[in-house]
This record gives sequence, C-alpha cells and structure tokens, in this order.
Amino acid sequence: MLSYFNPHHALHNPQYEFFRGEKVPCFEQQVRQTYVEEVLRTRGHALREPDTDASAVMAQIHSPAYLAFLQTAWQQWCALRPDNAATQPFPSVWPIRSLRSDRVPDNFIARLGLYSMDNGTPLAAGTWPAVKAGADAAVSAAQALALGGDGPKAVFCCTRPPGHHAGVDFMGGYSFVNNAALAAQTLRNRGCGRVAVLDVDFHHGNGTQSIFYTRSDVMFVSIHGDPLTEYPFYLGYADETGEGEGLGYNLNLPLPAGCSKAAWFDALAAALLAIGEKACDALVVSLGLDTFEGDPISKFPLASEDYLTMGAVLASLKLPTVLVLEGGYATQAIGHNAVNVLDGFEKAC
Ligand code: SP5
Ligand code: ZN
Repeated sequence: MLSYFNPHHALHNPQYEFFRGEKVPCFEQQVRQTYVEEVLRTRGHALREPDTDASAVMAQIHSPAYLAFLQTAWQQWCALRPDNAATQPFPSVWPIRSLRSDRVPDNFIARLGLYSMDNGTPLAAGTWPAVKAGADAAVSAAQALALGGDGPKAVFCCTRPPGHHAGVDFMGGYSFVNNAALAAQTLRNRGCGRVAVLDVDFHHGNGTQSIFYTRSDVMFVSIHGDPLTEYPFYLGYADETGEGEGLGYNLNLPLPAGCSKAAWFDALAAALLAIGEKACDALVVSLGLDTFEGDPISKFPLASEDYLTMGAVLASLKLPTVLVLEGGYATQAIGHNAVNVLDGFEKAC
C-alpha cells in the first residue's frame, strides 16, 4: 500500500510523562514510527515523503489562536527562563466549569492549560516541526488517494505523534493536530460528498468527534473502551449522536475493557453497517493499534493475526480509504500489527 511517512517525527522527543503521579518514560515513543516503517519496507510497501503543505487544511480544522500557540509554545516556554530548555512544560490549571475560557492569559502555563485537555501530552523542543510534518503527510495521503479512475484505492499515513484526541483548539492524549480530520477535510475539499471517519483506536477519538459533531458531510464512528472506565472519560458514550445538521452522523460503540474478540468484531460489523447506510464516498480510518492484547495502557484482546482480518473487513466497504496511524504502545508489535491491517486490506481488494 502506498504510504506517506512523517520524515521529522523524531524531532518530537519528550523525555517523560506523568503516570500514577510519577515521572515515567513516554509511552508514545519514536520507535513506534520507526518499527512501522521497518515492517513496511521489509514487506515491500512503497514509502513517500509528504509532497504538500498542510497549512491551509490545518486552518480549516483548528483555530488560528491554537495553531499560533502551538507553533511557538516551546520558544515561549524557554523564554521564561533559560533552564526551562532542560525540562518539559505541563499544564496545572484548566478553565473548568464556572471559569472563563474566552480570555487568553499572559501566563504561559495558564495558556497551556487553556489549550490542553489533560496533563498527559508532553511537549518538547521539536514538537511543532514534527507535528507539522505529520499534518503534511496526512494531507498528502488524502491527496494521493484515487477517487474513481486509476490510482491507489488506499493510502497509509505513517506518522506520530497521534492526532485523534486533538480538537479545534486543544491538545491532549499525545495529540496536537488532528491528522485524521485533516485527511477527511482534504477529501471533502477534493469533492467527496460525505466522508466517514472510522476510529478503531482503543481510546475514543474525542477530538475528531468534536470537530465534526455538527456536520453531516463527515460522519464519525468509533469503537473504543467504555469512557466510564477508560481515557478520555468525558466523551465517547453511545448517546452522543450528533447535533443540528450532524444529528445521526455520530456513532459511538463503547465496549467494556476486557471484552472478547467476538464483541470487538461485532462492533466493527455494526460500524460498517452504519457507514454503509449513509452513502459515504470515502473512508478515513484512525488506525490505533492499542487494541492489541499486549498493549501496556489498554485493555482490548486483539492478537496480531486479527489485524489481517480487520484489514479485510475494512476493505469490504469498497471505499477509497486513507488509514492514519494513531495510538499503539506495544512497540515490538506495532509494526507487524499495523502492516497486517494494510496487507489484510490489500489482499481482500
Ligand atoms: C492516541 C492515544 O492512544 N492516546 C492515549 C492517551 C492516553 N493517555 C492516558 C493514559 C492513562 C493510562 N492509564 C493506564 C492504566 C494502566 N494500568
Ligand atoms: Zn489510543
């Protein structure tokens, strides 16, 4: 499968995050993308560097104030005091209910809280250039996809950091810019009447849902750990069905942590049925591999061979498809699991 990769992902290299109150090495590591690229190469898939500037599409999805903040956040942090360069900024205060989010504070950490949903999204010196190159890769992948006629029926975007937790004006869950939303918007810009985004990451794609919640031109469907017990906790319930124009174009299929494989594949069948009912012209898959049984922070039961099946089932929609890498923290397995989805998809075509 033709694959676009993020050539600058390694610039996003935070040293630690907080886990159970302690500093621990980041789960979202550089080797995640490296291993996926390695397996792509050994299994003969073509890898390309981005060939598009995503800026215009980013401006359609994210707010100007948030993008401006993200672009210079590290420089602002370092300007506060010289030794900040050796440490990472984390938010410590947020505009929760009753507090104002319409005023942008001068204080840097207060602004970081304004533009963050959690304190679990480490920011480092090279975060912006890495995130921007990932956005370029996502838009490039969506532009390379054939929409009828000759050309690739499916394209993979191999990138990190992930994107599906990032909303219009906030980062969170290791995500800064919503790559899947950029891919979907690019397909809309290219003339697709309706795009379906199917999110199979273990965690609910709250950012993607919120970006498209009032729109019927991009449908959002997600299979994920029940937010009652799983991150991101505050979104992802089955009763979130869309609003206004978007009513009926949002479908959440939460599953209990520890559910069976059969339950997961039943949910996938339900997701495909719903997408099939809405006359979609293209598909974007938010491909998280943290549904793997060996994932260190997730609780779904899929084994490596199940990803071949997943790919084949996704292909049965017979839609032009962009797959975008999201989570997946069992680093030794992420390459084989991701490429199994692509190989399963191609074999079924
Ligand atoms: C893109 C993506 O997969 N983001 C995930 C962000 C999850 N961040 C919160 C992690 C909390 C983990 N709690 C795990 C408890 C394990 N015993
Ligand atoms: Zn995830």
